[in-house]
Amino acid sequence: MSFPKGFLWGGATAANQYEGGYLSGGKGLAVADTLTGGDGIHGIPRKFIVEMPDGTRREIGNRDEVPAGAKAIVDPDTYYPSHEATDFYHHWKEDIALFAEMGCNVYRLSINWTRIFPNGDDETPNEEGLQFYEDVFKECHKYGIEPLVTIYHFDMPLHLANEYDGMVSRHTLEAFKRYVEVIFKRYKGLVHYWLTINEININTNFMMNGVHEHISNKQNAEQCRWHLFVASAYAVKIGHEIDPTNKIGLMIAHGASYPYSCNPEDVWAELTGAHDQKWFYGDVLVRGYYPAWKVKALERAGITIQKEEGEDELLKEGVVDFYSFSYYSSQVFAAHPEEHGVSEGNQTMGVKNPYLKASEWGWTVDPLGLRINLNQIWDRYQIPMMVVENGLGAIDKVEADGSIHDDYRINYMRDHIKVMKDAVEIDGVDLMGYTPWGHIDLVSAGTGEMRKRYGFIYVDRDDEGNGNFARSKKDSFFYMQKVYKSNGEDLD
Ligand code: BGP
Repeated sequence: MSFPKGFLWGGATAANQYEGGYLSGGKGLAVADTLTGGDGIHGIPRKFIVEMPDGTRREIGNRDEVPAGAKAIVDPDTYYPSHEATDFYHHWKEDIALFAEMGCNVYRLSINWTRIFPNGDDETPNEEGLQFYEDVFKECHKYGIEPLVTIYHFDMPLHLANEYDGMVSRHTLEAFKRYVEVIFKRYKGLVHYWLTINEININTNFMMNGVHEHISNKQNAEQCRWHLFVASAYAVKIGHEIDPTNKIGLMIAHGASYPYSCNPEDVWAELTGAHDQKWFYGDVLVRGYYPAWKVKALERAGITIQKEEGEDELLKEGVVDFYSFSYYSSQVFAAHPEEHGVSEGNQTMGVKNPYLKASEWGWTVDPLGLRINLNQIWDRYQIPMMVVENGLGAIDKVEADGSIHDDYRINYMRDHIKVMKDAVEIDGVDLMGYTPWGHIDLVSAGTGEMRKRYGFIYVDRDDEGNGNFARSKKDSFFYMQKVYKSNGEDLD
């Protein structure tokens, strides 16, 4: 037997892509609510409609920089896929029953900050929002499902983004601290597994997280990173104080990375690229301090981070209990990337890997990379790990009888679960759980599309907002059920 008894098998979602009910139950607006749909295959970006200080309106791409002073708005004539998303808000009982039927014993979901504090920094929390998640967690426990809660998953309150530039400002950090304290107290005994900040390593890259000038203004970006680290460490510390049985992990977008060739210059490009994009974040959150190369880089750039007394110590006190990460694909670094083709990935890009095939959205499919990752992370940190996102975004065809034959997804899942099994059985890594991404269809974060589906459960909803939200089981549902119910032994 390879996967240990009690291994956590489940699925993962995020409020802003799944819940809908974007103004229901006293919820306020988050930046994600102002992000339109897009089209990842034809390269049409998601965008924000913003109001400039002089009152004029502009459209700004998700990956672009939003000028300081611009305020994102909801335009009544524009379609926003996340406003209803796939409507967990009105289907949570039905959905949790389906997760249980699939064999899940864990369910990763995020709390939407703006359901609890509609503006992010309100005096008192919104009871209706608190009650909503309490009901959801209780429903999970009815089926023996442990909730795994992401505290912050891309839903910066719009008020804090527009008025305070998100996590660039200390005001937002203080508001976040109040938010975490409230949820840890309220859900004590109901939630035992937590993740602090989703994909903390890409959080400063997008306006979705509230930072306006994040590309041109390096001081802003570094200050924001510092505040995110302090926010995460605070959550771990207070979470342990409120309930010492809480297990709290980080969340990093951690694809595998390779040098383009054995040319030492390519190897160096990979080392520095991986340092910058992944290991920096892991090192701070697991070890509790900035690595030497980063301290030197900040000095050279003339960037001085504004710290409050005690924050260096807080970083050490708030190191995580486990290392959890999203894994979709791998990335190739080259000393001269312009000489090779560009490849897409989960918010990251690299040069094309001639050995690997890619999804319809250009993300390379690389199961062995996951085993490489698990080994590298285990070698480096020696703390338990969890794969909290993994999956294949693909277009599904519904047959006349309503069935969906998603063999491509089953193959992807099988190949990735097999390497996790090898990593546990042969390499001896400490892996505690697996929550594939979007085990029920939801809105894509990168493109805003519905047709980029990850689910084992289909939801009747399309890119134009048509559909009645009916749930149905794809072939992959039955495959995953077999895997989960055999504790990962039956993979054929
Ligand atoms: C990660 C996010 C998720 C999710 C996933 C798939 O970056 O944590 O929110 O969306 O990627 O990406 P996409 O939705 O762009 O296909």
